Amino acid sequence: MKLLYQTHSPFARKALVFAHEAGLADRVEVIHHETSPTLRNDDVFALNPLGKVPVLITPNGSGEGEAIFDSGVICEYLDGLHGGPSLIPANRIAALRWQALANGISEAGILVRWETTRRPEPLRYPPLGEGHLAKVAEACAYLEAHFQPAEQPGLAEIAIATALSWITFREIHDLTAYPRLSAWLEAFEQRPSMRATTLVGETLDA
Ligand SMILES: N[C@@H](CCC(=O)N[C@@H](CS)C(=O)NCC(=O)O)C(=O)O
Repeated sequence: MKLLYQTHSPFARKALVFAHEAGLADRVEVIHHETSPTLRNDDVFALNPLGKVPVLITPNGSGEGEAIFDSGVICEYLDGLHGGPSLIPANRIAALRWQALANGISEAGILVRWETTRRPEPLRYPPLGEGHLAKVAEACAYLEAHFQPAEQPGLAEIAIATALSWITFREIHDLTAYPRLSAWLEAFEQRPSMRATTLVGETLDA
């Protein structure tokens, strides 16, 4: 399988950490791609009409393989490939809901970055950035109060850890205000799946 990846994408990392945790990493060839709404990547668009990574090219399909996106769908696909216990627990709706919260944190974080660093300065609109930053903060406070991570990581833990790790990497929001959450994240960062996929690189917008 080939994974169209970006070394600084929380979503791509979620899919790759999932592959590691499922024992499938050695079956995944990681191919780095830069892609941005302002820097079109034709190779990514050829497989995903949204132009986003991650995309997983599976050996299935007719001849050239099937392109699977987005990160959550890739995780579901990978979960069906390994012989171990499912990483998507029986309480599937709860796991998908935590994943939705994690996705929302990364999405809001990306929008914060557009308003603080990515968009040319004269075009920035601070109230928009502040509004999205408030969503990140609310979501972190919610996780601090309600998230009870499983000891054996599954989709929820992987999605939340990769989103929060990226928030820290990009210095979008300080997690030290959430002691329970940040202690859990610090321990999770030590897992081989996380150490094998450290975030690196700058976003290229043009
Ligand atoms: N919902 C998608 C989001 C993927 C996404 O936003 N990827 C970013 C990198 S972090 C991307 O490729 N951005 C390029 C663009 O928006 O054109 C998923 O879960 O895979």
